[in-house]
Amino acid sequence: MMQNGIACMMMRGGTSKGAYFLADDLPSDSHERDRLLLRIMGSPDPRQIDGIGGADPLTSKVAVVRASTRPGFDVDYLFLQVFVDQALVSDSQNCGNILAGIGAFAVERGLVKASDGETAVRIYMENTGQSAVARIRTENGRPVYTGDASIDGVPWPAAPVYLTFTDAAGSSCGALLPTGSAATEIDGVTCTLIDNGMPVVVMRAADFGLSGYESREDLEGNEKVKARIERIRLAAGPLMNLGDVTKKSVPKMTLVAPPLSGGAIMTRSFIPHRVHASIGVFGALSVATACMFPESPASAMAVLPAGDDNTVAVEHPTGQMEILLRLDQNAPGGLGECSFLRTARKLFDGHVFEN
Ligand code: NQM
Repeated sequence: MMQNGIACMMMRGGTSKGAYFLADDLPSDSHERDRLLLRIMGSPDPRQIDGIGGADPLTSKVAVVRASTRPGFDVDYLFLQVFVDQALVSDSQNCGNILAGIGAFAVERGLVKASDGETAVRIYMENTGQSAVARIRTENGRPVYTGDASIDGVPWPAAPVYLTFTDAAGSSCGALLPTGSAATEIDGVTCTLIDNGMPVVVMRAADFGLSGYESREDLEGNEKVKARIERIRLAAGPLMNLGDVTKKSVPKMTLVAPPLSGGAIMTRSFIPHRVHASIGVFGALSVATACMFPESPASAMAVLPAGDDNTVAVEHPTGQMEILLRLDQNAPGGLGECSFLRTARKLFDGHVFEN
């Protein structure tokens, strides 16, 4: 199997890019699988020169997909973050951007039969034990990638992919607010420790002497701020029921500031060491949810629309991520179903080699 290469499809999913595999094409032993994936992506090496990774956490991602045997699901999706400069592969987080490519990949590989016009793919997300529905464009039994949907952070339009979640709260932390409060003091900073699909620590940029409008490069060059954020992250991990997070890519650390372009809130996200070029899907959902709690440092600066069906735009370094939130008094945090518009594209399909 290895000598002839391993079947691999490279896809852009939302504002990330990754290698998509069928579970059956990878070793079933997770240590063996992770060793192989490090080799395939070229890690550890800041340039990933001897692999197909893109030398950035947003382009060093892997999806492992199989037909689901669970009632009500078409496929199971496991997300793996391959660290760029460390020999680490982590399944401790989900990824809503790579998720955007799962529907098309499932149809491409014959796991799901396409309908005429649009196909709904029911996805079980193995990392968090939660569900998503992806609605993708299909024609003549195949995914359609071209279209006129645009998302910030991707220069070209493509066919729309609609992602819907109903059970994101407490995905990894067991509760939406794992400390039972939206305001937890760590290292003199008031933080919201929240998990609505992604464990995130939300903090005021001003508490770090920042405006919150700095560039990705400026923040990554600020060693003092980075060290303080990492200290807070390591303290937040156990408080969020994540244990020792030294070698994990969660929680994400998001600095917030008042919105600049008509959105709800401005963000800069450490994921957790590099700064996101935009923001993750679940990351944005968790930050938007933090804005709803009056005790959260995000709340006072957030500009939230009124009404029950709300489009909340989370601003980020390359634009905005829009979330359609349905408020529901009975749901945790008062949030019901959430939907996102993403796009995805098949980039290549072939075989990747270990040696
Ligand atoms: O939060 C990057 C991304 C992500 C994760 C990260 C994501 C999400 O943009 O759902 O999509 O936060 O590591 O791909």
